[in-house]
Amino acid sequence: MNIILIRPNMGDYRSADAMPPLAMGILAARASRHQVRFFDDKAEAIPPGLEADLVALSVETFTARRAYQIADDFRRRGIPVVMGGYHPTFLPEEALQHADTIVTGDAEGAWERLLEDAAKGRLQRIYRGDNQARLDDIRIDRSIFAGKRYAPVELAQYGRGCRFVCDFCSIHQFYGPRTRTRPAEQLRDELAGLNSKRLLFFVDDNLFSSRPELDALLRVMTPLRRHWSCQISIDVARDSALLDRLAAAGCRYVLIGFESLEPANLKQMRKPWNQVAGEYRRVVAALHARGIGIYGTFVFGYDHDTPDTIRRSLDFALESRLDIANFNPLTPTPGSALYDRLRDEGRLLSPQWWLDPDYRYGDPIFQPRQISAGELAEGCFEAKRAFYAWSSIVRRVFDNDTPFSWFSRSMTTVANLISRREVYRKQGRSLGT
Ligand code: B12
Ligand code: SF4
Repeated sequence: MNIILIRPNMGDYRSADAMPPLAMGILAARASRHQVRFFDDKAEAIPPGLEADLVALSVETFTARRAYQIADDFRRRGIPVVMGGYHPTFLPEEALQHADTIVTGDAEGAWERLLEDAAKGRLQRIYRGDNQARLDDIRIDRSIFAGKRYAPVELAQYGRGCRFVCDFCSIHQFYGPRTRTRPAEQLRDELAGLNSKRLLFFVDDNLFSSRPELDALLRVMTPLRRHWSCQISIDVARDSALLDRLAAAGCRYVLIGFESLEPANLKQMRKPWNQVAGEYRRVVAALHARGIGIYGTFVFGYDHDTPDTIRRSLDFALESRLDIANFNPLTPTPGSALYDRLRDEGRLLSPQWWLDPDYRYGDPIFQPRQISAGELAEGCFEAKRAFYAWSSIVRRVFDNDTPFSWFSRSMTTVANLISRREVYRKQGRSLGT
């Protein structure tokens, strides 16, 4: 078959922060008997009038409207469309209005069954991936990424799932209670084929899935002498010896979800454990002292938030010289406990906001309690603008006595420039075409 893989963007425009989507590389590797072409809407325009036997789209909530428009165009021309990823997994019936078939959960196994059926002209409506299967056969065909405009990073995955259940997050719902990791030696063999001069980013939701699994990874990474980054839960900072080992293994950046400075908000979002490593300032200092940069993320809109909590979080981010940061309005996506709670409380302003032609990126989606919806949207955008002001970038990146290497400082500079650009480009954009 002649198969086209597409990663849709939020709208018909190109992004400055596009990175190669591993899901597409996985699909390509498992369809090697077919002729596969890949188009990344985030990095390139999709040529009009493409012909194929099958089109497969990876769909997230923010990209659903655009994905449906792309799918409708192919289907009008009689070309069958498959959708997979988070959004179709959580809302299969909605996705099936724009797709001939969907895959829920993991691609591995389900995608091969689908391809066999498609080749025989017997596509079923739904294929269910096995989200409990062992991760010992992850294969990624990265040749499909060649020549596309991506940020200069290499992506890899050690595991799937997270041991926590934060109420705004889709991960637990998607993967279930178990976390899974690959054999670390298999990952090492994969890394050998990647550009070692580039920063490596582990896309895992929480690299600290368990102590033995993190230990196994660090044992493999240390001799490789690579620079890498990851998302990790803050409880890793409880153990200073573990932080030493992270740094020694080449970890140069961590994304940490600080989320809120208000204990009552952390409790409400089911993340009270975020305080187990002590004060946030102490955690930042401990990481910086080891040459590890921090991407801190904050979310606003929980019941104890006021305009003042946004300002205080910005002050904390600036004073502690976070290397990168994000200040997002709380976004209830389907599949999260938060979405169900706000819907049941009648607080969603537009229950299917991802399909709403009036929705704009950055808009509030629900009615907060102690801050108006407008103040929430404006406060988050203002915090992003202040954090990525030129003077703030210069102060945070260069005016500090942290033991960062030349490599780290240049990576941080590039990341700040890209983030600054994306803050202005994304804000206020409608979803879809
Ligand atoms: C890395 C990452 C990013 C990177 C982008 C990386 C890249 N390649 O471009 C950055 C930082 C830029 C980013 C941005 C955002 N992200 Co993001 N991101 C991730 C993260 C952590 C990993 C993605 C990844 O590579 N996974 C590994 C691959 C192998 O897994 P996968 O994509 O899920 O694919 C598997 C299955 O889903 C399935 N599958 C997927 N697609 C398809 C298609 C078909 C046809 C088939 C058969 C199967 C299939 O098969 C794959 C293998 O089993 C995920 C969480 C996660 N665990 O996936 C969040 C996640 C996808 N992001 C999320 C969000 C919300 C965002 C933002 C909107 C945040 C914001 N407020 O701005 C933005 C914008 C996204 C956009 N589309 O424009 C949410 C999406 C939730 C939802 N309901 O849609 C997630 C799930 C995080 C979360 N905790 O909730 N993100
Ligand atoms: S720690 Fe991160 S990945 Fe895990 S449930 Fe919370 S937000 Fe989601």
